Amino acid sequence: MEIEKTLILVKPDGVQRGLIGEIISRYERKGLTLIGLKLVQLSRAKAEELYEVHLGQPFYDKLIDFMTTTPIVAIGVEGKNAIQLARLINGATDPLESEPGSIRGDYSTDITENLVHASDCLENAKRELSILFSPQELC
Ligand code: 3AN
Repeated sequence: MEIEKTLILVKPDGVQRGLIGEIISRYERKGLTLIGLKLVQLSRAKAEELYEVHLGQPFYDKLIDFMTTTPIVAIGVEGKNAIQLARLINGATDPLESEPGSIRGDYSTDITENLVHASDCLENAKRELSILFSPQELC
């Protein structure tokens, strides 16, 4: 399997709740390598670009509002199967399906305020990394 790069976000609720360190440590402990890290206030334009596939969904406006309220942490990681592994570490979107032991399973009860984001495929990982990081910002 190829070494993959993916984008992870600690969403505003994760930052506000003081869970940045706890969340980052989960990917580090698994063996994924950090290649980019920054605290950013997401603009509405970037949030809309990031979530363009959800345009028209009933939860879209709420999601964009939520993601732009307070800062997020953008994390680039690299490793074997990094895309799928990051999503396993995050847990399922629905709080009733996220397993204990995953980030969402351990810390979240809400489907929108669910602490973390991770790209879902190679194409989206490339696209999303380029929305949050310039090439010079990735090691
Ligand atoms: P994931 O982040 O688990 O990959 P996506 O990409 O399907 O989930 O959805 C992106 C974000 O949109 C989710 N993290 C969540 O915040 C929000 N979202 C997804 N589905 C719903 C829903 N049915 N109701 C409310 N918010 C949702």
